[in-house]
Amino acid sequence: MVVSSTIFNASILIVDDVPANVELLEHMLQLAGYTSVSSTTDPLEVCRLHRENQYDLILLDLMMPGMDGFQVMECLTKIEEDEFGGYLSALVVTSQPEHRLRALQLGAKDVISKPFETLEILARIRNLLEIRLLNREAKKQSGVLEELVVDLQKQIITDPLTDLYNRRFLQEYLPQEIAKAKRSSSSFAVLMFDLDFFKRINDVFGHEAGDAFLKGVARLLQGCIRESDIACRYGGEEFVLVLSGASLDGAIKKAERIRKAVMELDLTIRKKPLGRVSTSIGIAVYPEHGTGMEALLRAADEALYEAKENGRNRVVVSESRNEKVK
Ligand code: GH3
Ligand code: MG
Ligand code: MG
Repeated sequence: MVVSSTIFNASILIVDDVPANVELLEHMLQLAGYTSVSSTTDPLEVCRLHRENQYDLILLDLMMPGMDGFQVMECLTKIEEDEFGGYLSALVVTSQPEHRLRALQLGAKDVISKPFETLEILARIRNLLEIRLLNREAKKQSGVLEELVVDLQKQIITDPLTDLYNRRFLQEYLPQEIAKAKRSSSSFAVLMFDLDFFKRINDVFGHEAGDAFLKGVARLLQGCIRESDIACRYGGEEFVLVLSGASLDGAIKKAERIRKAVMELDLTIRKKPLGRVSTSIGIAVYPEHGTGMEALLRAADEALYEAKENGRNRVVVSESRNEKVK
């Protein structure tokens, strides 16, 4: 429902080349309580005015010198479609009944003949404004809904603590990355990280400090990948990087760089240093270590387990159990 005050505050433009007609309509609308009424006797000005003011209703005469009402309406319809979302509210006021149909076909929402009855034109104006304002409200609501949907879609794939992608996103992303690599006969790498003895950070400094550390690692990971790569929080203190187009050699080098960088992370909470944390990393490369999502994740996880078993703070490549990099 549109409240009366909104209707009476709606913006209305009167277009008629005869000043007396303009004055008559203006006076009538003001008496009825409309507060935002403007007018022009120059049809060539209408489109510019509408672009500037986006009127809620245009009362349009048809027979005017220089540019007739039909041409004005065509131009207004185009502005509405291109710039404002497509709803033009125009009421044609004409003394030629034979033009009524054409005006409606060209997009006028209503037509009234001159001379008109005051009560009738006021009722028609009110009805048109009600529809126009409902349309505007519906557009606004759908805009709000759209923003909400976009926000929800982002939340669904984002880890709230670190702002990295979450595991759900990884599971959507990996099949696409596999298909892409297959099409272009290229490789890519999955790096699985697990922080070493991370429980100690929580035990010694508290959970808040643990969270701060996880955020620090997330920033580090996000900062050292390319735009075509992704970083995810896979679980508590586990992270996964997918390095698009990476070869095994490239992946090992990057993993080593990150392993060292994590060791050097010097985070503090309330000015207290959190101490150093190392990380173990398992690498699986498509297609050498798996051609499906499950197989690749399993391969990276097994390599990570191997890294833990062999003393932590190291990089291990799937199936290349002797090829320890550190
Ligand atoms: P390991 O080297 O074997 O991986 O040792 P670990 O202590 O890292 O492994 P474990 O799996 O025993 O413990 C993981 C710890 O990570 C336990 C949990 O308190 C911590 N953790 C997981 N998620 C979060 C989180 O969201 N915030 C904080 N602060 N800690 C977390
Ligand atoms: Mg751990
Ligand atoms: Mg873990």
